[in-house]
Amino acid sequence: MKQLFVTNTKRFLLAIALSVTAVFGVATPSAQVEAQSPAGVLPMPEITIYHLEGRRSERLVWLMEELGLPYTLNFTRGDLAASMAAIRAINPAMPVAPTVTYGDQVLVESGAIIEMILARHGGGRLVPPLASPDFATHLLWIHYSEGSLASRAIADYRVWQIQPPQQRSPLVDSEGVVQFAENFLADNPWFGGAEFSAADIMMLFPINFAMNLNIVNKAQFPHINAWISKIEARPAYQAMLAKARPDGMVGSLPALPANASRAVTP
Ligand SMILES: N[C@@H](CCC(=O)N[C@@H](CS)C(=O)NCC(=O)O)C(=O)O
Repeated sequence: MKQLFVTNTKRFLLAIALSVTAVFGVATPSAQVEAQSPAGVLPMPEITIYHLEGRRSERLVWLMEELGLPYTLNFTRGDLAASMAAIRAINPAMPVAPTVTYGDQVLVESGAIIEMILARHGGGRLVPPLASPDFATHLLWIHYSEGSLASRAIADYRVWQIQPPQQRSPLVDSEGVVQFAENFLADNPWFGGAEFSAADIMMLFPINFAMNLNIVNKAQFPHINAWISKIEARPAYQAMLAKARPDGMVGSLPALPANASRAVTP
């Protein structure tokens, strides 16, 4: 069954978070944001998120739910191949999730799309104050999530499926990149620093990937586990799950043997 969700927000005025009602249908021009508003809030074109259940496209759905902004969500429930076919149809050269249509532009890279939406339509929300130390670390985690964490965890996963690790790599490995995140959360409640930010949205996918597939030993990271519990309690995260993963995880990758990461723990 094809899922086309459109969230109709009330008018998005002066960057105040508004309630979201999900309905079935196709986005109409009236769903566009028309507010003439302060810095960081421009008129917003129609946004469609092309989605695969349980994958990085959830970041965009979650962001829009946190901000209370309208979007259309396109995926075929329980059928990753069909959802991917829809992505391939609009983005044949780079068929990845998320692919987002923003007006007449076709965009990829979840972090870049999130930064763009926040800069144009966020009104300062989900970003620490520009002059604060948290702004620098918020950007650090936004980019670390893909540039260091996802890339190293995915590389280790692929290699360790073929050859389980015998010793720690001299390069920073999956355990190293997750430990660095754990250390930060020992001193800060969020990857946004004092407050939840878009950095937290970016970090969850690769953290879950590394932990749930046994690339690292989940039990070694208590602060990250506590952070996940706080994330899961957020209404916008729950709203994302209800809309973007209504039947739970679809097509999980096989986990590594439970002791794959422990084998190399010093
Ligand atoms: N760095 C990209 C990664 C996008 C990506 O690789 N998405 C996965 C799903 S989580 C995908 O579409 N994989 C299909 C493929 O690589 O062919 C982002 O953050 O958007």
